Amino acid sequence: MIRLALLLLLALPGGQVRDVTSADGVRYRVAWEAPARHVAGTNALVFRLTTRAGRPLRATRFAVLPWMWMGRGDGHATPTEAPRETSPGVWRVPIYYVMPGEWTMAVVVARRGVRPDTVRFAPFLVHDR
Ligand SMILES: [Cu+2]
Repeated sequence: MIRLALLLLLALPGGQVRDVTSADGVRYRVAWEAPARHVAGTNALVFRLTTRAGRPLRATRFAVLPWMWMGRGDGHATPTEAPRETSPGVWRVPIYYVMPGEWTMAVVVARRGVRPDTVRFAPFLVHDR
């Protein structure tokens, strides 16, 4: 059972779930659900936002901040399309990784009238196809 849970966790990009407490005290969860394996070129990122009760979180804005550090303080982003809420709380973002290697990802979640949250995920690997 524990082994299965571990496998499921590893199937997510870096086991990527983050619990967030907003400036107004509201707690919610950001689960990075796809893709299981990132490849150089086109991918579709999928994030699910849920309240503590497990209901979809209503965000007014969602943004992704992909970044690759290249050394000596240099780095670069990569092209993404506008995030789209495909079902309540589920955000889909087409992305084009310009390089394989280690990337970082942060997402910005905004709700009406509350300071936006920036949620950082652990570094993950983009494979060369
Ligand atoms: Cu690079």
